[in-house]
Amino acid sequence: MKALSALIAGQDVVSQDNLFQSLNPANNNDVVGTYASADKPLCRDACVAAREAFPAWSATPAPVRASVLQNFAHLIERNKAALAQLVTREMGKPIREALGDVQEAIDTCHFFVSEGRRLYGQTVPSEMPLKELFTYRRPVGVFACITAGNFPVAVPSWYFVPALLCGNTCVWKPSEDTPETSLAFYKLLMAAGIPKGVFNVVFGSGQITGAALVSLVDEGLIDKVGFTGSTEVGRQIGEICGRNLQSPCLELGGKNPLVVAEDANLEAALSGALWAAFGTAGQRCTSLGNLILHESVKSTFIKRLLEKVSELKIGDPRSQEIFYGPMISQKFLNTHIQNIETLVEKHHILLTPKNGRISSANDWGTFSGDAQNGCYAFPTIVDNVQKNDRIYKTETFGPLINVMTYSTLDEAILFANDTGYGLSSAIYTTNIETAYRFKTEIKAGMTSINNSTTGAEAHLPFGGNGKSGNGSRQSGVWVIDQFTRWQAVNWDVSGKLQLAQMETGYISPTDLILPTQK
Ligand code: UN1
Repeated sequence: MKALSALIAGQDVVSQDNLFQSLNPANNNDVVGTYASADKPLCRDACVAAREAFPAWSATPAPVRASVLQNFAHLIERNKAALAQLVTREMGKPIREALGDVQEAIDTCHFFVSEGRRLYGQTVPSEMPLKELFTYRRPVGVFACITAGNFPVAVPSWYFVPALLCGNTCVWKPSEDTPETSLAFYKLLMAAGIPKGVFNVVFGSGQITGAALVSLVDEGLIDKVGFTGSTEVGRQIGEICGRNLQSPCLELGGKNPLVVAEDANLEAALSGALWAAFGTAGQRCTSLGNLILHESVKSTFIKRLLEKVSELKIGDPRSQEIFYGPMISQKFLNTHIQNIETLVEKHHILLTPKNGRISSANDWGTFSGDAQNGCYAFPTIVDNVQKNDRIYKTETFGPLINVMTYSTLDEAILFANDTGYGLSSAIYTTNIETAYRFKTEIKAGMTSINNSTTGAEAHLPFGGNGKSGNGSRQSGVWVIDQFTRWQAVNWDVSGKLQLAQMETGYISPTDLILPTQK
């Protein structure tokens, strides 16, 4: 059997080696698609195609490039329902969230379409007469990008919409958990009018295809790498890019804190914490990790949180009623179960009665779906977590949160900051000084005041510090610095050589203005 392995210069490339299936995680027997992991020669072909397409695409006026992205927005809008259904079927997020995932791509297009009419440079005064200085944003070149399966439409759009707008050509290695959604994304982009070779896809696993693609940085075939995924892989990519003097765009893990202060609006905090913890089955980079409760509200908060958790509707993600569906795939479910087994220690208190995998023999009261075959997990809350515990510092990427208790704001901020990660963060408080101190002293790249840790809007900078990334930011005007390089131009029209710093007409001050006394 042969399956699709790559899309290079507008052509389908099939292979019979390294086949893999994308399964619907709600039941594990609906095969969404069969693909073949692209090998290194195929990744090389994709990069060469992107290099060949670069001169013409980068020379295309930015407003014309933007018109293609306008078409893309239109096509996604027209196909929004079908695309969201595919996202739900392939990676299991509830349909309401899948529609949001698709909407985030539309929002991203809308923002960057008008950026095609800006992409401003500057005119800068020169220190010499008859000389002008300018700055221009120039595209970087071939952009190779590896994305995760949890936001299979929004996050690729965060990379490719601005990358293409800025005149770069692309090679994409989408998650092996969402190849069919990625193929749909590609088809819409091609139908929008992207020329052949400007956007290429290599399907496959991280170990085979991802590793092969990134190794081509050493061959000089790639000018910029983007990666959303684990800190461990991000570090390897950073090393390869670093020895080639490149700075990748890395969006890595998180262990996001949510603080509930003594003066918080508890109802709002409960909804925010519940959503941050268990929305998308906890599989967002921005999902809640450490819930940090003031000692005076802890018992009330926990009691009400557990009530709300017991009412959560888990099950078939096609239903509008469902709070969360299956994990992205069996692999994610296995890791989640392993995390509970290895990270929960003796002094911890499991507040949730059932933990790990939901099955037909051991299910959840309101569950509706295929518990026997689907990748469903119980919500897990671990109390009495301390700062030195491994679970406090480990990203778990599933429906699992820690509870910590604090008495002073200093302590809460320390707990929020000390995990080594610094992606998202949140505080619930009605005290202005507490909110002010939190937003000033938190080390995370993103902070919510009286809002959940998740739900960043598509035109604010997205990214983290510490183990969450390398300081790069996506979205909004900020990401343009990832996809362009500044060129400084000076233009001398004097007709002669004028030496900067040496032949300037700087006017020296006359120092001795006031009479001195003898
Ligand atoms: C991610 O998990 O990689 O802020 C992206 C949020 C979404 C994007 C998450 N808008 O939760």
